[in-house]
Amino acid sequence: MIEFTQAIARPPGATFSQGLSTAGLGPPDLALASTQHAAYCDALRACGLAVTVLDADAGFADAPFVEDTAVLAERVTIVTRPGAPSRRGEVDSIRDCLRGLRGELAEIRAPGTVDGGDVCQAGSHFFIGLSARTNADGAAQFGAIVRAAGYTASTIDVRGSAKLLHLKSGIAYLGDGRLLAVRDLPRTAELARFEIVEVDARESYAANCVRVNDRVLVAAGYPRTADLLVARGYSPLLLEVSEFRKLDGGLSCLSLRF
Ligand code: CIR
Repeated sequence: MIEFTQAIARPPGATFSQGLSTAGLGPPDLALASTQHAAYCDALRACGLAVTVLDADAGFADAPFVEDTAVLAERVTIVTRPGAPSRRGEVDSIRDCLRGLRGELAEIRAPGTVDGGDVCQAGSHFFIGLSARTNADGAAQFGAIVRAAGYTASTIDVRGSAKLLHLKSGIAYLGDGRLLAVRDLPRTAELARFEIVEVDARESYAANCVRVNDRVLVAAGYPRTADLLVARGYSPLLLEVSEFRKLDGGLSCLSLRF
């Protein structure tokens, strides 16, 4: 498993409650979201990461979901082209930040679209979700970039049975050749090479967990998932993310880790 030393995060801004949502859980509370975001950054620090906290950006309600704007791997850094038109401009400040921290950047170009939430790195393999946000052109560009850097890549269509916003809404790489996943995820041949730990159907939101060094960040309130992880020797770190869930966001989307 990659040892992370740094993360990038961005707190919610004044317009946060206007972010895109299909959750039907009502608008998020900005003050509570800010408190939850601060605790999330503290959790990353507790895992040993230095956290670059960008300025809040009220120009983009969904800007705290920084994971969708870039994909950072050991040998490549890719600035995405988010599928939601209202989110495209979020990449500008991320690109500036990454230039300073990472050097050479690859970019997804029109007509391709990729949301970082659709990219799950599992060792040297990248699973790329085909979703309402990531199109075939974007997935093909992404695959070509990572293959040129020596990785392998394959796609998983999450528009059908899985009905996920993003691939990583339903899957997380735990390390050790093991994935945590929702039951309805299409079982591609590449997925079958990994051990899959299935999340209880009542806790599908908790599939979006994040292995960070020797801890696994898990949404609070999903005890069966926490137990599954403990039973396999992981150390869950529970975090309240209710206000981000109201905008279809999970734990992984709140940071870029490298
Ligand atoms: C959106 O719909 O784009 C945001 N409201 C939520 C994005 C969540 N991102 C993620 O799961 N990677």
